[in-house]
Amino acid sequence: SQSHFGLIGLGVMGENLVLNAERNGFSSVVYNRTYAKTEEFLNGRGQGRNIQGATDLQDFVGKLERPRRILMMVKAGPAVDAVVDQISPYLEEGDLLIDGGNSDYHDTERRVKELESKSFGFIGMGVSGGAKGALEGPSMMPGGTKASYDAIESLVNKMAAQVDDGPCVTYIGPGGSGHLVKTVHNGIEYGIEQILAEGYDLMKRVKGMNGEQMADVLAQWNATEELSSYLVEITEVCLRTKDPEDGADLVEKIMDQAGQKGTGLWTVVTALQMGASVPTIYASLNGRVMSSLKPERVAAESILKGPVIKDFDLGTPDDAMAPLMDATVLSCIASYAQGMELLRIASRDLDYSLQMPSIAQIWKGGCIIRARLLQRIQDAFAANPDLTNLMLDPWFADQINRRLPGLAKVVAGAAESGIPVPCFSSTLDYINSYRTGRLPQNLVQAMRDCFGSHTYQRVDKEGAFHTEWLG
Ligand code: NBP
Repeated sequence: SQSHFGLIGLGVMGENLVLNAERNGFSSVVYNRTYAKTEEFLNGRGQGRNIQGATDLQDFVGKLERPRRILMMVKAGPAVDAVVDQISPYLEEGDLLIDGGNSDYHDTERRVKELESKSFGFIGMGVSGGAKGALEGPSMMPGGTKASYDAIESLVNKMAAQVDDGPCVTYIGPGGSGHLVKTVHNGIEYGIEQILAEGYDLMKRVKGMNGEQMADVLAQWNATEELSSYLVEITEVCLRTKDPEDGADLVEKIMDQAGQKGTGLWTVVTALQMGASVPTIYASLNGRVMSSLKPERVAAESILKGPVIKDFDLGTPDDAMAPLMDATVLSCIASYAQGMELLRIASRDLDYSLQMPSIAQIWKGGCIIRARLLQRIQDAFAANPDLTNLMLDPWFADQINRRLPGLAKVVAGAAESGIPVPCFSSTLDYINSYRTGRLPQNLVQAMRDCFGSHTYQRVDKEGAFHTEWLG
């Protein structure tokens, strides 16, 4: 018999997503380039379920009821184009192809344009939640035509994580908007991961705390409205985990080189191209780049002498490391503020009509950046759809006004101890720049006019002015 739903690509994500769809009542058919994986899946986790396998794409398409709903979960990039090319000849009027991988939104723009002119629909959908989210309910960010979305709505509504006010999926907008939103989600994720790593580094190197002691602080943070989140929760687990071989903290055995697959870079490149300021997110990306220079850093350690680490006020476990918590909260707020600001600017420049409250809503469950704070973000944009920056919302402004001294204290102490805190310090500069009515770029303008006659505007009269600075 014919299946309701088709999945291409039995990687970690595909396998879990098809089990999710089947559990929700969608009989499924799966195809994987390497057939051995399909067999392995059908004889393993797929056994006893309403899931059948297909040996090739023609067989796959033939096993699906029409209009066909097909989710591709293959490696982003050329693999997506290859699968689209191979399957296109078999698709018919009304069929729908969904790319659920982490595709570059420019590629999705192109694919939507190319494929919507054929008879079938194409959706670019970001999926977040890792393996567990994919199985139990991820957050999904689909973009493309509204008509195409309507055809998959009943499927994705059931598969997505559910929160108080609905499923964690909504129509994002046209073209590549779904993948852009997923990219920015990942950029925010990079930021929060680096922020938590900086807090760990300070607790360890300044206070000499061990994994268990740090995990206890993270547990306290996770009980607060400001920091309660999935990433804080798993950080606590990571810090508590011991190496089974000797019982020592496992994190201390892990090589300090962080990998990346592109979405953090795309967030920063997109932001710079569009004139959006995302310094905290950039600092987290650069933190990964610096981490990859392991041999160079080890060599430089004995050549470039910094100050010795001195004890400074990071708070105590009794006050949940208050100044460090201030720094962590404000840096997380800055990551969200910068991500939302980028989306607002991208929405305007690309005509995406993004709905900020809905984006915050679908990030409240299922995804990696899910956090209680997202309710406040949703409320802020619902109360004021024209909000230019999250930091101007009264609740967030109050957080910043209360916690800025703590952040400054942490950055100053880290600087005097020679400990890098790229996200904390970028956040401090971001907030201080944003709240400064007059910045020193008047002098930059003077220099530009001096060497290149670029002209400048004046604060006291209208017009473009030029001075013969060098006489
Ligand atoms: P991978 O990114 O490792 O992709 C594996 C799948 O791609 C396999 O089924 C593989 O088939 C297939 N594939 C490749 Br590689 N090249 C192909 C080609 N030219 N033609 C057809 N199939 C091809 O799997 P994943 O980690 O499950 O991720 C899938 C997508 O979801 C990616 O875009 C990823 O960035 C995104 N994503 C991943 C996560 C996560 O936590 N892992 C979370 C959110 C999003 P084979 O078996 O024949 O090699």
